[in-house]
Amino acid sequence: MQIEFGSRVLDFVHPRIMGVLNVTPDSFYDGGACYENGVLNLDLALRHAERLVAEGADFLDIGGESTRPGAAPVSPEEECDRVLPVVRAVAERLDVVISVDTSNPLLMREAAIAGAGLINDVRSLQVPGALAAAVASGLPVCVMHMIGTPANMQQEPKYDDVVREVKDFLAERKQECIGAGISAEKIFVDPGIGFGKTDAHNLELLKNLNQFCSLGPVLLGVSRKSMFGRLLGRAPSERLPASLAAGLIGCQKGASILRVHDVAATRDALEIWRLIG
Ligand code: 9MG
Repeated sequence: MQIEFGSRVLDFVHPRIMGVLNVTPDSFYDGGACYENGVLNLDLALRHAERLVAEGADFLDIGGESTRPGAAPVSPEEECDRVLPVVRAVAERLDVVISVDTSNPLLMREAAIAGAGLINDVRSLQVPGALAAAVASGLPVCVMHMIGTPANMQQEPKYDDVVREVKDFLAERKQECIGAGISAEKIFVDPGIGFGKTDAHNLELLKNLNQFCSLGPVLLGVSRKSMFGRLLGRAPSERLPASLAAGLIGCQKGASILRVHDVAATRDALEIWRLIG
């Protein structure tokens, strides 16, 4: 399977690595890493991007709004101001597919012009205007499952059958995308680990991740998520081993892209998995 991401083409013979580049002051793990005295520093962002690419990232997922539980929303203009300069700078300098982590139609359109190759929307293109903007961009998309919004998603999430309900949601969103003009092979699906789910829901989804592959290539994000904090009593800085274990199991069950903070460690883990498997 080969997919065009703007000017770049990738195959998915092996799982690909998506490095996280948050240009936010408040993300749960790396929030503020690209800020100096409260102001976004483009050089810091570029240096971080260069490191992730040198370590083996195939994608950089650039986000300007934190999606951690309870995060405050930012205005569409502020989000564009944070993300677009970084997209432009990375597109000019680095050989990597730029993914924009956004639900904002304005940013989707502008980022595509600036050199982005993928739209990663945790709200699954449901914000008014987002689906049309994604279609107009001509880029592949990732639709993710979430109940509610980042502000309220962890308030007692309930499912009768979490795997079936998340699959049904993603199948419906995929059909909506196809109906709007996005070709089926350009649509990634993501069960949205930690987005409106208890730990039991997350584990059930990970155990059954193989079932999602029939819907399309799967993007999986487990990196340093709070479920490991609750299950193991670990702070975000101590969650790398758990993240690698869950990510590898996700790949074993068919994930095509792993969204991670720790590119070098993930690359090594995937390499050994490939040599054995
Ligand atoms: C932006 N973002 C944070 N976590 C994520 C996840 O698990 N999947 C996707 N697609 N995006 C995410």
